[in-house]
Amino acid sequence: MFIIRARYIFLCDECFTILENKAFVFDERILECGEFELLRDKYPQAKLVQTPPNSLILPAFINTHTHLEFSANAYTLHYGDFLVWLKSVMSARSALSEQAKDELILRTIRTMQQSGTGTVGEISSFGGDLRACAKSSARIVFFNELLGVNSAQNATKQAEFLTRFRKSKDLAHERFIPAVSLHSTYSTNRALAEFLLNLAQKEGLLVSTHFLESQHESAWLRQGRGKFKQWLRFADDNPRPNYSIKDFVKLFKGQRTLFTHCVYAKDDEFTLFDKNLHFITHCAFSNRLLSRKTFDLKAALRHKMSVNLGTDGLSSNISLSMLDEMRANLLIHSDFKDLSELARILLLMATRNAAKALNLELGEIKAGKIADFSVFEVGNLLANAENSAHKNPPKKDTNSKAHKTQSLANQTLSQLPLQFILNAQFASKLFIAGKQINLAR
Ligand code: MCF
Ligand code: FE
Repeated sequence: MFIIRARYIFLCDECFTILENKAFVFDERILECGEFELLRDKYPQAKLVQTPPNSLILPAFINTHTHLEFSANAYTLHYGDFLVWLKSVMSARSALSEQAKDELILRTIRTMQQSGTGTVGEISSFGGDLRACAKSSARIVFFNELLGVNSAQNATKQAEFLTRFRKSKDLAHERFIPAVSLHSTYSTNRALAEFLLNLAQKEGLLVSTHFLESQHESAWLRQGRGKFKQWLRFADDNPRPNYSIKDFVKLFKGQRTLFTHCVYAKDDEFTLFDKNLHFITHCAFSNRLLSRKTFDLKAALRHKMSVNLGTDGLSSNISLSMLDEMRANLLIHSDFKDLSELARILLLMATRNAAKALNLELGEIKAGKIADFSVFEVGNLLANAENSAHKNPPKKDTNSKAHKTQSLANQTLSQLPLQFILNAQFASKLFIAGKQINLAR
């Protein structure tokens, strides 16, 4: 059992409470939060974890969408248009996955941990990432991917998929959770999709899918036209979309699913999702490289969708750090006029919302939650806030001196989430289920 204290704690609860000079006790789970002295007296057996002077503790980040098998990519793939990218993937994917040996994947996961990530949602295309993911110290939801448009090949595809899926089940443990991914609308046929979703339902598996990512996919699903028609001629002389947008979402009825991208979802299409079971994974950097459009975060939130953050793979990003991804989000979502508010929203997307999507009891600093958290060292704030529990700053206005001092303190603290996203690079400590991870570079 351990006790840890920090100058600041981001609880990542719904109203983004920031605690000052508080502590918590934990083993595998967080046992209690509060005053350091009181907790030390109540839990005399708890060992003190040393923290840097200006420390900030927050839940470990959850990167809900990566493709670690593509980790060797840097100069290989082509960007600017989805189909141009896809063509380059088709010609380079075997070579890239060949280069992504266990060592590279483990090193890449270590880099993610160094930037404060505790959990990864890994989309596994070939199973080349299986061993490394299962033995890594990270918490990994391992989405075994299935794709195939030509129904004549369904039996082969299913058999090959089941072999990979069973191997992942054989290696399952508390931190390694097998799941499934239906690649997309344009790369699967309905029978294959039904096969996968039946399996997911029967075995209670999490599901992930790429959805409405490019203008080509949007035109294809809506009008049966555009560049996908040409692309899909490799499988069929006269290809037609396998689903309407509505029918595709319907396939996931009753199924906990992460819909990745949704860049081309129209405002009223957010109503198709089940708000309790369907979640959107937003990959801002990847969208800039492949999708030609920014995801409408405001519209999704207006429709009460729960949105989480993913980096996508190094196949469409230059970094798997959630901090870099949040910085990209700060730049891209210029329609959020209140930057501090956007910063808080992004931090919740990277923690609490992601945990909810993946059905994991973490993502918050709260008694009862699994103790996945990171410690960062932050700089000095302009003024030391005097209040010890800060919720979103009050909007009230009075002229009293006391109120002005208090309001500067509140304002300073309310800048901290934004300052943190702007400046933070490396965690000084990372705990997963209460165990400290070796972050040595
Ligand atoms: O999320 C990005 C873009 N959208 C779709 N797929 C992928 C992404 N990054 C990697 N991929 C993989 C995908 O899992 O590329 C292949 C699949 O295995 C493309 S389809 C042959
Ligand atoms: Fe992806």
